[in-house]
Amino acid sequence: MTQLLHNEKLDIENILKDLDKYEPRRRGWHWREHVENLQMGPFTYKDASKPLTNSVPLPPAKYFGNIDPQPKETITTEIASGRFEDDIRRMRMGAWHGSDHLMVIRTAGQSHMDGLIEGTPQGIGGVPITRKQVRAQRKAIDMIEDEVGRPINYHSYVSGVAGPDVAVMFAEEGINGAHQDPQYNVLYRNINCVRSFVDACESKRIMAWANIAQIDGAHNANATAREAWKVMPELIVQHAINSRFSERVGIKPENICLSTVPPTATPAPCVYLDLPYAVALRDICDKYKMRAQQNTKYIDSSAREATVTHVLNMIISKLTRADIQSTITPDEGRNVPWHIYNMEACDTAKQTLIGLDGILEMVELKKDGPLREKAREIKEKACLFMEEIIEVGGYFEAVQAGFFVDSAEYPARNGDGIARKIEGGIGYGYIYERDEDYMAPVTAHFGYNNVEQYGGNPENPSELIGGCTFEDRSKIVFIDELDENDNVHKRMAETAKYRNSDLIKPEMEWLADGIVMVTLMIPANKRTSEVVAVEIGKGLGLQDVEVINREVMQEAEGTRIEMKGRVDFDVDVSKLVIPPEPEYLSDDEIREDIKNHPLKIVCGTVGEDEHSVGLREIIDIKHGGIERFGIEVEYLGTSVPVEKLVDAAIELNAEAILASTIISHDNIHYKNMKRIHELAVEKGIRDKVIIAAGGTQVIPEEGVKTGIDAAFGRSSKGIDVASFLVEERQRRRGERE
Ligand code: Z98
Repeated sequence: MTQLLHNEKLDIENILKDLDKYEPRRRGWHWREHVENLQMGPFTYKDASKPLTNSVPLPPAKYFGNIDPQPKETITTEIASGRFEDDIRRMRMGAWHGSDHLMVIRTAGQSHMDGLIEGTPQGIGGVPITRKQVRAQRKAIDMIEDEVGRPINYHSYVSGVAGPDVAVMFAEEGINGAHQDPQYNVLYRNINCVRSFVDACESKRIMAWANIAQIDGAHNANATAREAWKVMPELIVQHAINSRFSERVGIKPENICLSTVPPTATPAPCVYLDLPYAVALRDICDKYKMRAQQNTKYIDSSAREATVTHVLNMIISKLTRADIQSTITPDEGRNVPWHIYNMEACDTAKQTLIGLDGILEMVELKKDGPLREKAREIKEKACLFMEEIIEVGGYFEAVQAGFFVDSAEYPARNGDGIARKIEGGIGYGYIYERDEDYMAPVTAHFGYNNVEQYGGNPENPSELIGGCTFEDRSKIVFIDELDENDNVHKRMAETAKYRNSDLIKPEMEWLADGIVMVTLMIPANKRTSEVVAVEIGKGLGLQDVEVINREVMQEAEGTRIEMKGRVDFDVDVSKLVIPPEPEYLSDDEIREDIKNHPLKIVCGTVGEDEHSVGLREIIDIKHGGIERFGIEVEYLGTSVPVEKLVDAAIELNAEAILASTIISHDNIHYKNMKRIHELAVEKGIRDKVIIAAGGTQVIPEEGVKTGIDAAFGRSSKGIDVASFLVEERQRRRGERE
């Protein structure tokens, strides 16, 4: 397989090549490997996992040797651009940001399709899940996991009327995780309940064979309920039903993951409410894995607010347990998620989980008091709920009676639950008893294969046909494309000029979609600001301007607006001059050099210049100036004559002169630089002294033309000067080119 080069784009065309021959290299879920007392940089981590070989560390990592510790929890990123070729690119970014559970959201309505879809059509709010799409993505992920150095779990959905068909395809294609919960079909997709549970037996049996981790759908009750925190007992009931059912069908408990959600969000006192729930759930369902889903019910359109909800949710994860940590994107509330917000969410998870590393060695949850009382109450209510289900004749009867997603807290009921008829819904009437001569010569089938009467072996039913697709991949039929217009090749042809070329357009979800987001502070009330923002967007030349977030700063004083729009031009990189990135020595390198070769400098503002602020910024330790590296600074004051600077350098045996010069009238700043250089030559010290000058009007290239060694313009910092001084001395010592 082709190896990815970290500084080259993923070649989607190459991934699409020879897909008919692709074979997944493994089956089943992979958990991160926990490393006890992991030492990274200056720190020891208690709850971390094996580090990655390639990744994007958190922004402050640069202060700690660029370490990128990975928490022990699997981190999910949910990818939903609608174009699978762009989803692949996002998967790579996600993996570099620490996600090892790539969950592909499927297109709206696929739950209702009663068979497999083929090809690579574009989707809405997700991609149509097809064999080709799944294969291409799994193949890309094989390369990505080699690149980051960690196995990555690929995940999508088995729920829906075509559940068993999809499960077979997933098992064949090496998918590692899937949502499967018949209750989801019944409650949210109005699929007939009997059909859903029968299908689920088949689906779950196949998932068990393929070692696919299963995630349930209980969190949807929380997202749907009118007052989400009131469904706590029901959430436990839903988890329990799907988990026990799955286990009975053959899924191992360690592959059963509860999609648990902290039921509420601020301004509720959410931890006070959510923590007892989390404790209660783990008490009852301890043998299963916990997949901590973020509370999405109350997400508005502020990324900041969604991020805080996410962090609060993760405090609960950390204080209790999460095996998989979900990362709903912070922009979920206002957009189909964008690349950058998927990455933000991964970083939020990584940062929070690592930030809370080892917390349970220092704090513990109280064994009594309101936490345990509340948890007990929730558990009791869940048990009573379950008993009542049995009393009314079972799950189907309970659903028909509207027990689920009722807006009151059990045992209270408001009578507004989602009621579904046992004899109704999508797929009703399509359950048939197996005929006498029925035969299923396939592996991982639920129940009775009936192969004996045909001379088969019930232990290995597919032997009768020389193996089914699970044993003999040549029997898998790979269909490439069915729609000649709606397919990846057409879409890629449209964006071809932006792939591996010098043309660049900004993007949020699709290559060259041209979408940009602009943040504005408009000094007006909310409604006015929205309208004004759209006008500003038009004035900026944006197309399709739309306000996507508004937050009041003060009713009359102003509103923060975020808007999106589209640019319809591109930038040709080949026509740009891109200067190389300035290279700095690290703080430690500078300090080490100064320690080994102490450095004294003289400095001052020169000529008739009284502006000392800039120079003080460069030298003072308070502002991160050069003093902090141990450089000895002799500050001569303001309006220092150039002669005095040079003489002081001689007297004090200084190795460098720093001149600050703000005034630029009649080019006096450059004239003074030239004069310092000439005086140093005249006095015979030019080769012993480094001369540098700076100021807001200084153009570095012009400065050095005067004969000095370096010049610094606007926005220069202490590190720029210190790095230059150390490098220049190293050059003079012959240690650097
Ligand atoms: C998550 N953000 O779980 P269709 N089955 C189950 C589901 O929960 C879902 C689907 C199927 C959520 C994603 N969940 C939402 C149990 C969806 C989706 O085709 O949309 O009905 O399947 O992370």
